[in-house]
Amino acid sequence: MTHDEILKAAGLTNADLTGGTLAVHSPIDGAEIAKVRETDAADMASIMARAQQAFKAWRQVPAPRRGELVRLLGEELRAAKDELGAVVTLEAGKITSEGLGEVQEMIDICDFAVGLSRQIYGLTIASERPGHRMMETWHPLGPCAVITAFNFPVAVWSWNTALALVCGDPVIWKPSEKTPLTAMASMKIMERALKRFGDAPEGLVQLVIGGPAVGEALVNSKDVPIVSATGSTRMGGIVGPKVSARWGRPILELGGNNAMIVAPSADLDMAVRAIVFSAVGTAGQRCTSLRRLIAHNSIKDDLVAKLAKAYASLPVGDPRKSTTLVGPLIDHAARDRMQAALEQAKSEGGTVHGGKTVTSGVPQGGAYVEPAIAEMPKQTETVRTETFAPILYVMGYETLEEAIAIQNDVPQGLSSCIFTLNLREAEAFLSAAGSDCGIANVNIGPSGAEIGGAFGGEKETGGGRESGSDAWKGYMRRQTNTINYSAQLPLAQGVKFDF
Ligand code: UN1
Repeated sequence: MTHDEILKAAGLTNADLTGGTLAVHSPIDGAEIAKVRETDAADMASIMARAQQAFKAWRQVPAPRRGELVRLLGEELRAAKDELGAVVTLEAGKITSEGLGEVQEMIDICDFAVGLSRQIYGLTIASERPGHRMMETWHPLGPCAVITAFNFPVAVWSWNTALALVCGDPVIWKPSEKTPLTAMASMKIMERALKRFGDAPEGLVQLVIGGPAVGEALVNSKDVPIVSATGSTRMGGIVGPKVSARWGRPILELGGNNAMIVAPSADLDMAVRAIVFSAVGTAGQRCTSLRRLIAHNSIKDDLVAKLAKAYASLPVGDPRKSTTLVGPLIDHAARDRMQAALEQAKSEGGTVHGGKTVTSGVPQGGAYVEPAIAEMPKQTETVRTETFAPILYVMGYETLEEAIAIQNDVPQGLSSCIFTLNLREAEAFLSAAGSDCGIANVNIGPSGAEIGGAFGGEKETGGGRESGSDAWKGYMRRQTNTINYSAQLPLAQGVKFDF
């Protein structure tokens, strides 16, 4: 299929793809695949007013009925899985299986949210006063801005949107300027679900496309009480304080610098498989990608040799080919940043294997690279910095305490894992004195989380939680209710106020 056929199969029309100011390039070959219309920043006020209007109606719709819309979205996503997955591959450069996996993640969160729509409940609490009852009620909070990154161009929107919709909140989506087409294709699917649903308020789910001015309008407006932003720590450092300063609620999912500790007892063959998928999958462009390997000194050389062998056989190339495992980086600037990081690692005493630009046997015009392994003398500044590329820094350790200290000694706190068959080590890693990350795994890699758990991390990762568990509470306001069914008016804490 040509690029254009892939886009048309996903429902995008010539009017969608031409006549705009935002040029979209495929990372596969650098070809310009569309010129998309951008949202005029001057229209943002009316877009947000429309969301507020939709909120007034949607918050009154019973949650299980709101869940019906998300159920229909899940159905439409199932029907369009191949077509949307192909656009993810075309626009973000993911290999076919990962493009499809991303759409599956959307379907999964829809299923989760449908169930949730009948399980939005609060506590009842014992009151200290006779004839009184206390409880918590969860109410919709208001329009939710969803700002997403290029690397999960559709799944992150769906985590937020499926939850926001059942929680009673309208959504305004601002995708990465690198991936507006996947967003537009997802909106076509959303529109089909809305049509089948029938009476959803106009403006319930809106898409805005553009640069900083569009994003700033969302970040600064009191009409948007929730801003869920996924991207760099730099971006989050600007967005978070601005949203907080106007008393909005930021949900931040920012950089990661995820590590694996490999202990002497580890099943090394299994560890190698986990390392290769999590360090090299998605060309190292997941926020959960494995970036740091902390291997016990007794097995480190053996492990690196096994990894070097596995890396040598990895097919790099066209992500549409079923045999490819490493697709392109998002653009040439990303490749330059990777090369600069490898140079810096060398200047810090690192030994680099691989990492070269690949130009033969790959589509011309894309940024293809060999994944790199960098053996480091210690955790240097480069290692502590997140570079969105397939670079795996390797360090040695002697004691588990030392390994955990290295794991935690970075600014980011998203995901982490340990490979060990030793119960004491595994539990120590998961304990209060263990990993300081939002995600900590045993005998699986740091990436590829299921939607059922809360997703997010600590420190410079931003502290937000999305997706499963009770992350839905971030999209609602909690109300504490005390009801007096007695004929007396006793005061709490035994206070007397007789007159
Ligand atoms: C991201 O890279 O922003 O855990 C999200 C994972 C995926 C989500 C990654 N489920 O790797």
